[in-house]
Amino acid sequence: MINETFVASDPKSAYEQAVEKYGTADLSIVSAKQLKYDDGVLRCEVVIAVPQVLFMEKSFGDQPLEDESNSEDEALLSEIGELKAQLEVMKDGIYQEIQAENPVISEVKALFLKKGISSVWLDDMFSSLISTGIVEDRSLLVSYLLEEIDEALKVREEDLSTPKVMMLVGPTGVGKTTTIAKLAARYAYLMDRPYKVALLNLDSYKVGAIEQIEHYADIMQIEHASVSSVEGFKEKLEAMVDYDVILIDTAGMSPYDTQKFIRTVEFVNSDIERDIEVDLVLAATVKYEDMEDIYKNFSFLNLDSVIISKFDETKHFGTLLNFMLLYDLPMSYFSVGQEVPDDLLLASKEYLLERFIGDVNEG
Ligand SMILES: Nc1nc2c(ncn2[C@@H]2O[C@H](COP(=O)(O)OP(=O)(O)O)[C@@H](O)[C@H]2O)c(=O)[nH]1
Ligand SMILES: [Mg+2]
Repeated sequence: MINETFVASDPKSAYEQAVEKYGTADLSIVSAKQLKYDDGVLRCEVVIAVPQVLFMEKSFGDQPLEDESNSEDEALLSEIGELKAQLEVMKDGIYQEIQAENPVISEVKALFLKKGISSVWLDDMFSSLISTGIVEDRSLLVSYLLEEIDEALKVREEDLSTPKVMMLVGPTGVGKTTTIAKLAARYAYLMDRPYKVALLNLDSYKVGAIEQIEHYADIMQIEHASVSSVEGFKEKLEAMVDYDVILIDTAGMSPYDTQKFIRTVEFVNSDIERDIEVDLVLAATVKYEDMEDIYKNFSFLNLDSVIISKFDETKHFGTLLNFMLLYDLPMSYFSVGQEVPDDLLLASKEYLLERFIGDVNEG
């Protein structure tokens, strides 16, 4: 097999390029991730594996494999790449010298690093402040960074003015089903007017998943259904046209389970009338090491917002903030405990920052 990478501005288009070239039959997805390129633009890379014979046929047809001008271009490109890497090293060196000589920067950097903010983001901030007075004063620098964090965070306002289909995705056990139940109760009973809510379950992998959602739906007297095929999914959504909000619960996926991802993408991409909004449920307790994989893999689903769960289980929000800073997604809701429907809040920067500042001031 040969691995081939398709690049586009969004995951769907990259996947479609692969389908256009090879069709779906011989296509197997190796990975899908979003990356910030050197020019600052976010792009999506989908890597697929295809049989070598097919790759040669689709890529080169009858042409000879490599002509001379091609390999010259490649040599030039790789030289440019090396030069760029050398420049980066030099830039880092200069910056590190300045930083090492400035005790305020070292101290503040150590503090924010300890709280979970990444050195990539911090170095970026410091290098733009190097020639200013801000880096000479500890409290000034801390306030500056907090303000930058505040500015970078985004909140997505709740909007039920048009019918909505919301699909919650995320790793197993983060609180998707519980949050669905809270949202269902909120929309059906706790807003300015009652909205007509239905629950749809794709979580057929997890033992007890259907019973769990049925239990909530019965208590709240809300319509619910389970589907396992894309066809069934389309039929159900069509039958539910007159609902204001359809909440879709999904299988908890390990970020490494590519097959389940592709299946979920098929659901999201199926040709139905309504747009499907995809919201990533992320636990506030998320580990730094897992965060990047979660994003790279779930962003394949074109995320609309992040719902942060298990707010009540930690006092340290740096890792989470770092996630929001790096990936530029808006937050929509916070889940702050296990109680349905009470422990759900509209996302708020103040709420998150207050907790982070409390943590920073403590240490
Ligand atoms: N402490 C706390 N527990 C939560 C929260 N949200 C969900 N849980 C608990 O986390 C566990 C897994 O939740 P579930 O909704 O089944 O997760 P799913 O696998 O993503 O659907 C359950 O025991 C929930 O009660 C929260 O905000 N705080
Ligand atoms: Mg669940």
